[in-house]
Amino acid sequence: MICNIICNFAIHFFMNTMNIIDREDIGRLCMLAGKAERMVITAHIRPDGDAMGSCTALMRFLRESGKEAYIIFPDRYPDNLAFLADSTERDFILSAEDEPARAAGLVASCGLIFCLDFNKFEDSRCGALRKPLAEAACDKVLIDHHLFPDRDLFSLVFSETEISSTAELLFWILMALPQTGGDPKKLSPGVAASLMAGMTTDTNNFANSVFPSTLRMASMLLEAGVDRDALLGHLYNEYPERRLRLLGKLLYSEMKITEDGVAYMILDRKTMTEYGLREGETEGFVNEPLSIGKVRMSIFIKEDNGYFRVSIRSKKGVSANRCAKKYFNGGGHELASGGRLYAPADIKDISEAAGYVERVTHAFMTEEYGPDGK
Ligand SMILES: [Mn+2]
Repeated sequence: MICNIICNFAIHFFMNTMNIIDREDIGRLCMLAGKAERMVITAHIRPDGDAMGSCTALMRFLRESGKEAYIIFPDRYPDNLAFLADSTERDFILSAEDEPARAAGLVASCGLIFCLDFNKFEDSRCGALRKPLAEAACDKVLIDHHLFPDRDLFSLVFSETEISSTAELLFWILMALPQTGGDPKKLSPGVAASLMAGMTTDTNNFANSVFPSTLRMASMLLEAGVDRDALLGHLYNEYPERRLRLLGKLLYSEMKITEDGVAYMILDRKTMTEYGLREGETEGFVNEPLSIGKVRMSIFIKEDNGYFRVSIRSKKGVSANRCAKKYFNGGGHELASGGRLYAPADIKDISEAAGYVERVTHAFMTEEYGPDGK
């Protein structure tokens, strides 16, 4: 009997953990988490499904282990992700922009900070949390899948770029912990659902950044009982009508495609107000033009307070990351990146955005892929 239990444990553990997770790092993580009572989990500004999914998964896991864990986002999470926290949990999730004093107090008084889905303390990633984070004296643990982490900022770094999402990396970390022993059924339904949500949104529902480990994770979470139909319903089928109407309008009358195969759409403030657009509701718009054969890269520009938010997606062979870095003050993943345009440094106002995009993407495609675009 005991032998059986040990065997089962060993099978779970060795089949269901990943060699990307270093044993010593897990030991250090357990040590750091063991000596801290109050912990803060944070992620990047404008939290997306991966940020919200991985943060709520970790908060649930820590609270179930008896820890006092809070999530502090630099700003508010979008309404369409609110289903990832119940009414009690929402009391433990705050926005530094809305509650600066409470956020700074928690950051200063906690014993450990988890930084998820971002890897540098910059205004463009941390917003109102940049200063409190940079000044916090406690240990900080990074769990992230973006390129070029600033390792010096953290006591412990889990950084992996050949992975779908932060939620997936967190999943494999949790599987390597003694509490689970590699058995996904040891995760509570809430933790499992949050992890699945993060991975699903960052892969655009298994359309990109899918690795063998990603499908293994999905399979293990399904076996553990995650209700994927309910999750997909929440993530993709609860939008208001105006979102699809706006997407239709953008695709029909605003999208331009350049001779280099770059599609771009620009969304101004006036149109956003007209359609009553809320944060998070344009999520995924940038992917749509990639369904056109000749399109190799898609750029979506949205007017924001004093700057323009830029999302870039590309097909294999074209680097969204290098384009974002070179011309849009940003970066990210090879095929999925983001950045910003500033006025007046880059463009005078939104009327110049189209001209700017055409000019720099033509330069980019020519420099990187030659005059014939190959
Ligand atoms: Mn992510």
